[in-house]
Amino acid sequence: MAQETSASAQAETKEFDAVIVGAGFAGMYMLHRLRGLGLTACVFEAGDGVGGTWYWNRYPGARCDVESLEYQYGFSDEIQRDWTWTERYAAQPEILRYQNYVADRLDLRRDIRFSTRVAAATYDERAGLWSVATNRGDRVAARFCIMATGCLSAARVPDFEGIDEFEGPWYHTGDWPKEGVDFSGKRVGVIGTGSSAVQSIPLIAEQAKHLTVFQRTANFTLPAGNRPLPKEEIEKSKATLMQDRRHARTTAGGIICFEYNETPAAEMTPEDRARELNDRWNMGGFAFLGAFGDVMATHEANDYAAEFARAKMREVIEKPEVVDLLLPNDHPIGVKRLCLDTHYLETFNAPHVDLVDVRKAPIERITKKGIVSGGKEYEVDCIVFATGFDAMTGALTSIDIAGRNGAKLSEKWAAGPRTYLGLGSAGFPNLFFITGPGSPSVLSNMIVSIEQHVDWIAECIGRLTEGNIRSIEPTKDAEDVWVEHVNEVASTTLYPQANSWYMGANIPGKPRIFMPYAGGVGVYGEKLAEVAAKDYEGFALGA
Ligand code: NA7
Repeated sequence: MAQETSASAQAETKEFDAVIVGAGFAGMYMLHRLRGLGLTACVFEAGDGVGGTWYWNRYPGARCDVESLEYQYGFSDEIQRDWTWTERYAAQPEILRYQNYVADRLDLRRDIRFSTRVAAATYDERAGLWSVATNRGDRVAARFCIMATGCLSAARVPDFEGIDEFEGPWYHTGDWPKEGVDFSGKRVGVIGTGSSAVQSIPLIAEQAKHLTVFQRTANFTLPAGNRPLPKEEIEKSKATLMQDRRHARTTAGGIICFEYNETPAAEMTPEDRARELNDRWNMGGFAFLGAFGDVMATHEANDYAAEFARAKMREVIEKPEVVDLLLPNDHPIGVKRLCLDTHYLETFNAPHVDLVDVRKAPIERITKKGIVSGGKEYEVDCIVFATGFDAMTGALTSIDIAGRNGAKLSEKWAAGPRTYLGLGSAGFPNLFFITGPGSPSVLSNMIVSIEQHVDWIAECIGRLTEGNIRSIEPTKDAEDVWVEHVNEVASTTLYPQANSWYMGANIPGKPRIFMPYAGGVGVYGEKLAEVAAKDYEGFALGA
């Protein structure tokens, strides 16, 4: 299947109706919708193929934590009917194949310029155009600039002293070599124990001679319950996918494979609570967090779920010296992204796998031969940084974006992202973010949220174009009210109580703001529809 660059026209053509940054799920669908409006669009993509997140995250065991039957586009019955998933949770290679299949079906590549990173986007107020410059010297102008840059795309390696001295190879899970890595016979150090580590550690341990895992925070993890998908389940899903996807948009998380129990924990008997938790644990996946109506809202309810999870986790850990270390005890369950695993905890039972607590003794430096923590040097042949991303804002602020009067987005957002609906920011006309901060995004099934945004943006651009309206831009007032609302909703949940990437807490110096909108996809969709129905209430339209 062709993944190589096939864009040719864009380099010569300098002006488009729209520029799209990124060719992951969001950029691909946005391009398709703009074409449908008869508009021209140029997509810039840093990778040499489509895929976005799924292009870069090729680490061993990389797998989506949303079920594959729900983690696919819902805009085309034909596309979904002709594609068949093989597992309950699709692995990265299968998702990337799916994205390439969609790119083929829709002939998307001819408008995508691959291996090209957008460096700057500057609004020319007089012309009413965005001028976009890339690292390869392209310069294009477009009325609309759409950031499909992804929420988890700016991979981050912490600034450990001595990293340049390390004599072996090192890798970041979010920027994994295309050709793969063979750890056979190697002493490997993995830093981090978030989802990427939880997925990759069991497979790295299978190959490595010795594995040392450096853990700062123990995470809640539960068995994913991955399995091959039976034919009947696939056929059933194909028959109802379109209506299921419409339904998904009315739910909190954009997922319909399980329902949330709305009863608060305190109103249930101990037996009912235990049964609910047990059933959901056995289902695998995020269903567990739907055990009571208030798991994410009150400590009492959350503690029931957290205690249950710790007890289950404890059952499979055999080495007494690591049990307490592996059991999370410093944050409520679910406020950091729950990890879904396949034999993660069991991996630490193996004699060649060690766990180092770098909460107690933070990593001091990297040396020629390894990693120093607590005054001890752990010798390794290679290092895997499973250290996460500058989430939600990193990919946007790394582009030099200048709006009206040359104002920089990165400066405007220095104290935290400010958007209206997560879709745009005051002072930046005709600039759209797909699943930007202030929208449900990472708290939801990303594809549902992507489609919700792309559909809204496409309709908006269509109406502006038809009505000869030159520009759209959030008003400062509407933005202020929305930012406050996002904070208010977050404060009714337990989310702000953990040092999570949702809060920007994994990046030294990043403001601690809960970035996604916790009100749910359904509620948020109603707000989007209302704003559009009221002629884009909260936006200023330029004649
Ligand atoms: P995460 O979830 O951000 O995990 C990163 C891990 O790296 C986490 O355990 C961090 O500990 C750890 N980390 C980060 N910096 C350091 C330093 N300086 N020292 C030690 N440990 C460190 O990223 P993932 O890639 O695993 O997952 C991202 C999302 O992708 C995931 O939530 C799913 O939605 C899919 P910390 O917890 O900050 O103490």
